[in-house]
Amino acid sequence: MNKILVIGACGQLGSELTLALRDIHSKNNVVASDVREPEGDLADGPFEILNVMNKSDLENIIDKYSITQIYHLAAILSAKGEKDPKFAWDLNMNSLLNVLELARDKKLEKIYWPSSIAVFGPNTPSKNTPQHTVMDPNTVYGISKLAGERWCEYYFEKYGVDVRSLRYPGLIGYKAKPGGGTTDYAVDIFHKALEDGTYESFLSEDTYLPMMYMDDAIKATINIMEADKEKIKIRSSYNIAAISFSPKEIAGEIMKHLPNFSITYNPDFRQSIANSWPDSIDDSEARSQWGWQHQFDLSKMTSTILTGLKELLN
Ligand code: AKB
Repeated sequence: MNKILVIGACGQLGSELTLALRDIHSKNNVVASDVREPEGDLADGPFEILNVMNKSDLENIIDKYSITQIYHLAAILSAKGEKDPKFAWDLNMNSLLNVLELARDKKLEKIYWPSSIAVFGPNTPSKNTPQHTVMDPNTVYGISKLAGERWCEYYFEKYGVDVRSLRYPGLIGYKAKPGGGTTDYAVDIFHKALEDGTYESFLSEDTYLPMMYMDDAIKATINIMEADKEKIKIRSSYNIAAISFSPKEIAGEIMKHLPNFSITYNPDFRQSIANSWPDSIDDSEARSQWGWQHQFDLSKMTSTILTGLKELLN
């Protein structure tokens, strides 16, 4: 029987992924953990306060619940990481090494760890970025994700740890807010559109970035974890894609539902991070090797978020 630990369960992805995993594996088989207390539905199930930098606390939780799989989602994202690079490096790297070491020692069945489009950099081809290409990240977050990918492959090759990973694009959901990313504008814009009718974008109007609706991200994560081991040919991290758009395009899509919505542009330090990332991603290996398919385009995502968020805010 699978006994799953989600680390970083209160975050933007974790809060939705934990509930999806509880639907599949039953509530008591999915232990949520985070440095902060859970809220809402997340509190309805096993939960542990955990700072994943503390390896012995992590080990105690693995033993207490006889954990077989870990989803390690805790990380400092791109924009926040630039405010305190040393801390971002320590947290992102040491937490992953703690998880990989314990997975090896305790022979855990499977590990999931997310990478990001942040592993690419200014010299990476920006259109339809290939799986294998130049990688010269210039944020501490991107550097830690690239190093993390190398560690994941290393632990698979040397110790047989079955670790699986996706290079997420910007993830867009409305149920929980992201914290400290460069793609966060594409979440904030929906909240501001409904609350204030206007939004000031911190990226310029024509900045294209790869993005994905949260339901697709959860589907991709569950699909790669459920895929037969032989199908997972890439042990660093898979390129994964759904949609690409600019602030101007998403604003135009919102205006189809809210004709009075307006947007202004005031790029800040996050613009140079966005400029160093791809516009779009070639994810053909994920599609051909384990059957990845996205379901949400820009228009379906926008109408789903506006409907859901209106209900939440009322
Ligand atoms: C960020 O913007 O830092 C993240 C990411 C693309 O990994 N959303």
